[in-house]
Amino acid sequence: MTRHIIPLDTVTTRISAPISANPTLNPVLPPNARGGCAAKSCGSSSGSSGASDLPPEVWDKVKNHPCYSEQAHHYFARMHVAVAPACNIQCNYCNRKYDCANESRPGVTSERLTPEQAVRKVAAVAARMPQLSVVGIAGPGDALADWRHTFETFDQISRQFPDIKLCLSTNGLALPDHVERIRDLKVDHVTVTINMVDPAIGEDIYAWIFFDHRRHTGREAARILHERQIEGLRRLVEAGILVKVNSVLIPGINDTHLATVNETVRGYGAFLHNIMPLISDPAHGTRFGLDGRRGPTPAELKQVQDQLGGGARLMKHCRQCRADAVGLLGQDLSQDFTMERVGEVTVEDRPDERRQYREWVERERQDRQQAAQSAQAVGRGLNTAVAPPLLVATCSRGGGRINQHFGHAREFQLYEVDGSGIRFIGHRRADHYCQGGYGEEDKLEAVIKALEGVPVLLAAKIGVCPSDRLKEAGINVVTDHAYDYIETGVAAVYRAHLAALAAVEDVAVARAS
Ligand code: CLF
Ligand code: SF4
Repeated sequence: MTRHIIPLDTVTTRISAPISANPTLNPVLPPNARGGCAAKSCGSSSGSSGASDLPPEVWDKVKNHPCYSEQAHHYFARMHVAVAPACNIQCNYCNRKYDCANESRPGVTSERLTPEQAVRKVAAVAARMPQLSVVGIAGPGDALADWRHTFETFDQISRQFPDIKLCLSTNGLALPDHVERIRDLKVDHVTVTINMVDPAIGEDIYAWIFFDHRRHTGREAARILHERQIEGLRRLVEAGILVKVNSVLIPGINDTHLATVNETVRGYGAFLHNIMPLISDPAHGTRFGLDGRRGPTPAELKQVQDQLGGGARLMKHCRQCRADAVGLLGQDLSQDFTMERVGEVTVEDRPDERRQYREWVERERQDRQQAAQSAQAVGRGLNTAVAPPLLVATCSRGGGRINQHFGHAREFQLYEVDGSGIRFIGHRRADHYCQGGYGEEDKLEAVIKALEGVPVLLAAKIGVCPSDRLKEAGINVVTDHAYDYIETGVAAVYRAHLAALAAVEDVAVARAS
C-alpha cells in the first residue's frame, strides 16, 4: 500500500520509535521518566474501573478503553467515525443540525462518512497515533437507526484492525433487534442513553419516536422507548457485552429521578453509569435551549454524582465529545483528520507500534500504582475535622502526570483529597491562556471563573503574571511537582495544607493560653 503522509506538525501525538526506548518523543513522559516492572494491575484514584475492583476478564476488556476506565483515559485515545446521520427519536436537548448531544458536545460534525471513508480515516489515525485503542460510532444521529452503515463499518474495521476495540452508542430504541449482530461483530462495549425509567418523566424529554412504521408522541412514546431500552440493556448483558448507561442530567425534569435510573440500570447489570450535564445553549436551536431550560452547575452535577456514589460505578471523566472526535478524551484532533487531510489513499497499518505502546503503558501503570498507593496514605486515619477535603486542579497532557504548561491547558482535571484518600472528581474546561505565544487577559479571567472554588492548581510551568493574577483570585499555583504523577503532587500539597492548618491551630492555642 502507498503511504499518505499527513503533515507532522498537524499532529501532536505521534510516537515514531519504541516508547520505552524513546521517552522524549512521548508526549506524556518527562525526559527522565523510567519504566516500571511489567505487571497487569494498577490502582485507581477514581470511582471508575481499576484492576483491583474487577474480575480479570472484565479488566482485560476495559483496561485500554478510555471511557470505561478512568486510568485508561490518561493513556489511550478513541476516535469516532460519523457514519450514522439518521435518528429515530427526537430528544428535546438535540437539534440534529448539530452533533448528537448523547455522546458529543453540540458542535457540528465536520463531515459524514461512508464506511469506506471511515476505514481510511481509522487507518490514518492509527498510523499517527499508537494510543488509539477504540473506534466508536456515536452519531451524529443514532448508530442503530440506520444500522447497515454502522455494521458495515464495524465489519471492515474489525477485519483490518483486529486489535482495536469497537464501541457503539445508541438511544436504545432499535437495540433489541440488533443484539446478536453486535455480539457477532465482537463489539464489546455499548452505551445506551437512558434518561428516565418512568414514562411520565420521559414525556417531558422526548418529542417523538419513530417505531413500528409510525410516529408516537407523549407518554406512549416514552413508554415504548423505556421498554426497548431496558430490553436492549438486559439482552446485551446476557450476551456478555459491557454496557455503559449515559443519562443527561436535566434540572427540574430528571435530577431527582436519576437515583432511580441508577438503581434500575445497575439492577439489569449495567457496568458503568455516566451522568452528563445538559448542554442547552439557545443558539443550538434545541427545544430545551429555546425554552430557556438551563443545564446543571458543576456543583449540582457533583451533588447528583455524590448521591449515586454509594452503589454505582460512575464515570466522571466524560468529555461529551463530538461525533467525529479523535484523540485522548481531553484532546480534539478531529480537524487534523478531516477527509481532505486524510486523502484518497489508505495508509499502511503499523500494529507493532500500538503493541509497543500498550506494553509501555503496562509498565508505566505499575510505576504509577506504586506512587499512587503511597500518595493515598496522605492524611489517612484523620477525621474530616482535622483533615478537611481539599480540591486540587491539575494541568495534564496524559500519562497521569502533571506535565502541561498552564498556558496550554484547555481543561483542568480535578481531584479531591481528604483523610480517606485522593479521588478524581471531574474536569473543568476553559480556553487556553496562551494564544499565539502571548497570554490573553480575557482567557485568564475565564480560567479563574472555571476554577471557582478550587484553591490549588498544579502545573508543569506558569508565567509570573498569570501566577500572580491567579493568586490574587485565591488560586495558588504550584509547579514544584512538574512531571510527577498527579497523586504524588496532590498528596504533597495536601501535606503542606495540613501542616499550615496545624500551624494556625498552634498559634490559636498559644494565643488562648
Ligand atoms: Fe465513543 Fe462513547 Fe465509545 Fe467512548 S465516547 S462511543 S464510550 S468510545 Fe466517552 Fe466521549 Fe463521554 Fe462518550 S468521553 S461522550 S463516554
Ligand atoms: Fe439527537 Fe442523539 Fe437524541 Fe437522536 S438520540 S435526537 S441524535 S440526542
